[in-house]
Amino acid sequence: MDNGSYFELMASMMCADYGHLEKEVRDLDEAGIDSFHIDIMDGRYVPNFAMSLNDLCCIRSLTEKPLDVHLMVEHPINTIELFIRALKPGDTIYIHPEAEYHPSTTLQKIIDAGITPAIAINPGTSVENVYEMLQIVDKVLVMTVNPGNAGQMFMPYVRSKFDKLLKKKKEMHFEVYWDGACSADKIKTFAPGGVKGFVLGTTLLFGQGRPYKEIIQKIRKLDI
Ligand code: S6P
Ligand code: MG
Repeated sequence: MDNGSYFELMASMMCADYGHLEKEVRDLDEAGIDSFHIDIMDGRYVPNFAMSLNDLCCIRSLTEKPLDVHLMVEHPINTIELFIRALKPGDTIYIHPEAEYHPSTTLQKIIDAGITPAIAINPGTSVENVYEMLQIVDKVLVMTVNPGNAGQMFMPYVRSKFDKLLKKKKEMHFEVYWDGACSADKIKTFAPGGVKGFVLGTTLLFGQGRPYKEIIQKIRKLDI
């Protein structure tokens, strides 16, 4: 595979074993994961709590690989500085545009801090709703499940959103990522189709009873 067709694999750390978090991070790192996906929830924007800033800092201290921070919180502008301070260039922050009065202001803060600016789009949010922001973000995370939980079913109606975004990504300079119920057949179809990266959770990576290395090697070869 040349670099243009390399796809990234991100580990959804809310699915990890918190009794052995350090081992989980080291095993995933050694297994060749590209980045660590950190789901931050506030119990308001989504009806759940997942990881905390402390978890993020702990993982940051255990790996040199990029962190991929997915903020499912209301008004991220209020706490964005905390996350920016904990991160470094090469890391990414996704916000949900609907959760903010002025998402472009929040994105600008992320850009000014040298962190990769990104948005996450819920299944019920259309590309048209976030169109202007596509010009200032580097990444678009397409939610293929409703935000808030791991282990949900893929929502087939999001497919047309991938088609729209993939057509625009070159002209508007962003990459498209997948979050939710990511299975082998989805990677086989959507990686060659131009989706740049996939968040792996309970569907394909965690709790499979097989070493992470074996799973990741098979995914890389699309031998899954
Ligand atoms: C959901 C969250 C996701 C999940 C991930 C879990 O709100 O943003 O990152 O943790 O999608 O994967 P799976 O395979 O269990 O659906
Ligand atoms: Mg996520």
